[in-house]
Amino acid sequence: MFEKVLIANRGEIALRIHRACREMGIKTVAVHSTADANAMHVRLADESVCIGPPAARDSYLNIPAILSAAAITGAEAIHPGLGFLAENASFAEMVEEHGFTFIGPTPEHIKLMGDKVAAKRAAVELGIPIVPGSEGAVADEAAALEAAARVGYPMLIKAAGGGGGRGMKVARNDAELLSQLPIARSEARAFFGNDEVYLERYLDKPRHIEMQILADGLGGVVHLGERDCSLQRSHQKVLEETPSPALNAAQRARIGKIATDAITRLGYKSAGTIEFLFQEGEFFFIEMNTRIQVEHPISEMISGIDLVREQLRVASGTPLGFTQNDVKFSGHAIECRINAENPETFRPSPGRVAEYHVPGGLGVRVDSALYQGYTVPPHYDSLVSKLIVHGATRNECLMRLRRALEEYVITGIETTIPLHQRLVEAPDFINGDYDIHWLEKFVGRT
Ligand code: MV4
Repeated sequence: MFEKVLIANRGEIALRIHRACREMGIKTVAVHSTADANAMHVRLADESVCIGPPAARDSYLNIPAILSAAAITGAEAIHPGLGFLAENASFAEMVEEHGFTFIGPTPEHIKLMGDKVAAKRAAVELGIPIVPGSEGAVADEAAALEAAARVGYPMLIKAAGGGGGRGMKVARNDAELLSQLPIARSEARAFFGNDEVYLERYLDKPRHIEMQILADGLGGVVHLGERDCSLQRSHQKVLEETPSPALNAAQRARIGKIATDAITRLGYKSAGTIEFLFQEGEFFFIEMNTRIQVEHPISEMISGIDLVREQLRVASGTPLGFTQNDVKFSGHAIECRINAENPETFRPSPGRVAEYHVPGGLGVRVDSALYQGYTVPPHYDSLVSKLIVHGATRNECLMRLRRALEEYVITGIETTIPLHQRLVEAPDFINGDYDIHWLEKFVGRT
């Protein structure tokens, strides 16, 4: 096992990685921008290196500075966390070229899944059901019209270099398809530096269901169940739960087998997530994420498996010490993402945390780098805490979540705790009756 790991990230995920390392007797190196000199991940790490000014491109995305920090501190491996450089294939490659271990999948797998057209083609080969659409990128108007005639409207235009929903366009007939196509193409070029676009049948009321997988690259593959991430606004997830209230046992078993078979054939290593849209009992692959995700803790809570610990173990060449049969799922877990934002306008609310009191008790977990007196900087993502609760049943989980939200005190900045307090009282949410559009309507009708 590694003796020292550099954590190339900040905030709660940097702290999460630090915690896994400490429990394994691994020394940690924090890197930070000048804006994060007093951050919790820096305070707790064994060593820290300032890698640049506040802007992420000059610090958390500054590859030479990060590699230099690893070299001068004698770190053997680099954990990229999520966001920033986590899905940058050339970073993963450079880490390895400099003699460090990249704690994540191979650069080839990162690259494959980063190209959404290539990922879809791979999905077909791996036996994963996809959304019907164009065969790869559409070369011209004729190819787009052909795909639409074959699949049927409404159609969705997506960017090959995209993901996360930016630049998508719905077309309901040939005229709209022809008018939206050049717009989608130029937006794709502007956002992602790649003007390739592809078409899919537009699913109008799906749920977003994703499978957590874990693989050692030596033939060991398990899944840790699904997560329902349908509660989102502006492509930002707000609350995630597992198991999904929408799946029955047969559907759950079906998608579990599809996911583990595919990952086995792919020869993938590390943690990863296969994202699906789920509508009318059918799963449709949309993307694969080759990183640990923000919402990973709910899968840990129902499986008892520490995903970051396993990432570290498999990166060091150790096989998974268990098989799918050993993974015992228990109860229900929900994560509330708490952002430093106004809970109605969602305007960011950085600033000094005046009072801070965290909930506790059985089944309550808080992943946060906040502390009393800490100043949330304005330069980064507004996620400041994740409240994760576990219960034997969904109802027990919900009751526990309500009482934990009631205990949580954060003053001095605005947070989205009041939004979560409203959400956990909404009948549709209580009934598990929601799709990817539900939350936008809910926040709209205050
Ligand atoms: C879709 C879709 C409907 N039909 N694809 C948005 C993010 C990107 N990863 C995929 N996205 C979608 N793809 C087809 N064929 C609707 C969305 C979508 C969405 C997906 C998951 C979670 C939230 C979403 C919000 C709006 C649109």
